[in-house]
Amino acid sequence: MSERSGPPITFYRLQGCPYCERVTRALDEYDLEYRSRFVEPMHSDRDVVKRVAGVRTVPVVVDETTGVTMAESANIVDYLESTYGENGRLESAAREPESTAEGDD
Ligand SMILES: N[C@@H](CCC(=O)N[C@@H](CS)C(=O)NCC(=O)O)C(=O)O
Repeated sequence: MSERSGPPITFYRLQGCPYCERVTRALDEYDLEYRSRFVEPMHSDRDVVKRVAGVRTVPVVVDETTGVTMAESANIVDYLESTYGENGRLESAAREPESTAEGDD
């Protein structure tokens, strides 16, 4: 049995990767919490992401809420919008909690 702790979205990424930045912006736009896993710079050493997604490119997102594992930045951005965007189909378990401060009228 595997127990998960932490955010349901895992984001495989690389420092300075423009495709990853697109995904970062979308995750931030929808206030999603995620765990970053930085992959090896050397393409041939990226066994983790290969095992998870079947590819050695990043970005890759794994969303345990929906069971989706996805590569390709444009697809990921579309997925995040259609799932967690304004008209998205899910109230996100990954979304950062709203402030519950009272008396702020
Ligand atoms: N079309 C892909 C391109 C992703 C891509 O080229 N990522 C680079 C890092 S910025 C990479 O992983 N390169 C290794 C490779 O192409 O095998 C996307 O939009 O996600």
